[in-house]
Amino acid sequence: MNIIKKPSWQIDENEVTPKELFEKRRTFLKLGAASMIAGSTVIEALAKDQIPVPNLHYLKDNNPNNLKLNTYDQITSYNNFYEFTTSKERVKDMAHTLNTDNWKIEIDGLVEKPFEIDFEDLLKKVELQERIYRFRCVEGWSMVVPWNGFTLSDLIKIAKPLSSAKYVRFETKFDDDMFPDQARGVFSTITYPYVEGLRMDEAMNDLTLMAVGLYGSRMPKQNGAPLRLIVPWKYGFKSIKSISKISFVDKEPLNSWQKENPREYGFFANVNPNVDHPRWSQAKERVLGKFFKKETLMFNGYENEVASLYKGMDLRKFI
Ligand SMILES: Nc1nc2c(c(=O)[nH]1)N[C@H]1C(S)=C(S)[C@@H](COP(=O)(O)O)O[C@H]1N2
Ligand SMILES: [Mo]
Repeated sequence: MNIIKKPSWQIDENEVTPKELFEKRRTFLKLGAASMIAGSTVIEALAKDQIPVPNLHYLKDNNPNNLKLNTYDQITSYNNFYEFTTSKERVKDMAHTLNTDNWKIEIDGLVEKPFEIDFEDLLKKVELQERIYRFRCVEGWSMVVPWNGFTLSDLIKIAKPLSSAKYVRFETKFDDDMFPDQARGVFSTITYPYVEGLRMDEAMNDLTLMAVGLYGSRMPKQNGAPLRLIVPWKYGFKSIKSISKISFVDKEPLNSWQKENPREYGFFANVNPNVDHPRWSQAKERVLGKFFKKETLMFNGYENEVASLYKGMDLRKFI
């Protein structure tokens, strides 16, 4: 007998539509008929919380920890994306200037051969999965998101890094026609392009995702279309959005928030309830939509999967 041990989040490939979404569709259809009588208020109310029709095929996550998903509306209405604005509520209304047509990703540095790939061509080379992850911002809020994407390790196999590559460095696209805060030059909120990085073993970890969608459809612009990183055991700022360049390097990249404020933000940014931010406690978090705070988990609940990566490291020092 040949038993392949699958990781806990994988189950059969078929059911593309999550249950909650299915139920929502049903309500929509029911109310849809009613709306012809009721008029535009019903249509408006539905449109407001509408999940787009799923357009991605992926291996479903069986959600072994029974995480309760945040709604599509919550995930797409409260965003950190400084290239637009520091107002989390306003990002969704401004993000239309992001144009993802003909999106290219440059892969360079310590690789066999640097190349540029069209995002849509890259999608054809990988297999998508659903990953239902906790997502914890360093500011103390969190959510649970059903991401869709492929593992960064799959992309690394395509990129063919040399053995001298020790880190992966990511850049968000720089285009000041698309991103208003980039156009403000020296008056912008932070230095652009936004940069992030991972050590190679972190990058190769199976939890590390290149996300291209959520709730079964393409990534909304405000969440970092068309392609963003998701590192669920690290604070949200590591999960860089709208990536246009990936470089393999031999030195630890200087990530944007460390560059901006090295006393408060480091390279690792592992979620850790025992190490406070200099200006606030990290012991608890507020899940979007919830009134009471909940305890923050070590490595955001992914200790079994990642604690070994940091063996022997002082996590108070390597923030
Ligand atoms: N390019 C870019 N990536 C970014 C940010 C940003 O401002 N610019 N904000 C980060 C922060 S602080 C968080 S918490 C998450 C927010 O992701 P979300 O809007 O999908 O919730 O994106 C991260 N990635
Ligand atoms: Mo964040």
